[in-house]
Amino acid sequence: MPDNLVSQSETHSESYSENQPEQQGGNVLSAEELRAHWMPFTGNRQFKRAPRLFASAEGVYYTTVDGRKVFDGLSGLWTCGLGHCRPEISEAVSKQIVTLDYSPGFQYGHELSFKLAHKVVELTPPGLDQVFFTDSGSETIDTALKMARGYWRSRGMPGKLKFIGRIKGYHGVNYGGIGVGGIGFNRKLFGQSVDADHIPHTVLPENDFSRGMPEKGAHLADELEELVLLHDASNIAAVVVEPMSGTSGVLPPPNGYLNRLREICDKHNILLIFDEVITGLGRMGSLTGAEEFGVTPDIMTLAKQITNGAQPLGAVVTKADIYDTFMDQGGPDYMVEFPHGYTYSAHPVACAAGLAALDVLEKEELPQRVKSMSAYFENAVHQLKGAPYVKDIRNYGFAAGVSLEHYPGEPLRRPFELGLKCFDKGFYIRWGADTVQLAPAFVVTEQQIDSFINAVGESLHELP
Ligand code: PXG
Ligand code: PLP
Repeated sequence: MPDNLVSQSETHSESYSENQPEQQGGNVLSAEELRAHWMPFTGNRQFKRAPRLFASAEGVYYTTVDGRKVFDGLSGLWTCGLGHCRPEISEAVSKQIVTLDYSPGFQYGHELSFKLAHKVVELTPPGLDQVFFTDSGSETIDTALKMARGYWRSRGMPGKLKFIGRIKGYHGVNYGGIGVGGIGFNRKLFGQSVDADHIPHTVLPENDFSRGMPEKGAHLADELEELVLLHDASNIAAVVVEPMSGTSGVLPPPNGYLNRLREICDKHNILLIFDEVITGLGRMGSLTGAEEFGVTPDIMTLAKQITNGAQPLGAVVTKADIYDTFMDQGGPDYMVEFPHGYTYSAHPVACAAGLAALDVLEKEELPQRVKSMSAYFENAVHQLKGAPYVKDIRNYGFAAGVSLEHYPGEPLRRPFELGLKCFDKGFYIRWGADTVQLAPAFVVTEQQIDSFINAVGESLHELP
């Protein structure tokens, strides 16, 4: 571990204590400014007592407002696999914003979106041929759900409305996404969403500490047959899953599981949607989870890594049959075939960032780099087995989830405390539910992986 990180850690070891006043950047913002921003997926009260503020970033490190260097252990929010502030992307964005800052996306266009769509088609598996742009993963999923329902209605099957998601699935936070998503906490406050049922998650105790794809669990895909029996295929539009669940703690698919879902969907004429917002564009060691796991969906969603996080952009990639069905049913030329789109769909600056980011990804062969280093990352992460409170570890490519034994009566507490301990030591990790997630940038070195995992290990030993 670099010396500067060790020494800095000692000065901040208690910063998460609820009794302490503002520190770490708390003095750069007034109380009124802190109160004004209602932060997303954040414990606002705790954060505002002890703000964690980044001021700049380069490569695999952030720098905080008080000048501390912090290793980025989640590539932003799974967004920045190429490392931060890549000049290729920054220059493309700077050039675009002074050339064509905005262009109406409805009925008019600009060249970059077509070039980017074509590039995305090249990078995704054969058969996925059209790209619809959005601004986020959540919008992307909701767009995919609307495409699925519209597709069946256009084909004379308007009853096919229901979606089948999976328990523990995360598909963003818009109304469609929380309906197909399988995380109750994200849904229970907000009332009715889309009509959805859920197949079981794939976490089995016999797979604890498995590396890569777990051996057991393909049979869980057969639960889809049960739901088809219950609801009837004539009522089901699509099955929506992440090829590897990211947010709920990195759950790689059991061997054979995704193939089985594909077979059942084909048998019953149900669309298969892969939400690749996290697995898309390198993190699995291939360009997509579909490529890595050898199963092609009918619709794929991408976001995050498509611009390396530098601009908000999402993409729905579909089979030609879906696009053609909308075109065939579109009516006269003055009609729009798909009444859907966002003010910022295919924003020129986001497209410029996307083209630059995908160029770097390809030229530097970063998915291949992830693949060749994933065994190193896997071995490093599994060294945490036996550390205090570690209940299970799962990994694939450059993604790992470490589940912790619950603090008595407070299952969410330990991951939060671990995250703050790591931050004090100069390492940013993400916590959620009873798990912490580790997902370094594709450009990370072996030494950086070692210091990262050492810091997580030390922090576990320091937990109360
Ligand atoms: N689908 C999947 C599979 C995702 O992982 C979304 C949709 C929504 O994307 P937007 O851009 O609307 O946030 C996501 C996002 C975490 C974490 O800690 C994961 C996400 C976002 C923020 C944090 O795992 N996933
Ligand atoms: N609300 C209002 C009043 C609007 O006019 C629009 C877009 O024109 C929206 C919401 C949707 O915004 P966006 O296209 O950025 O999703």
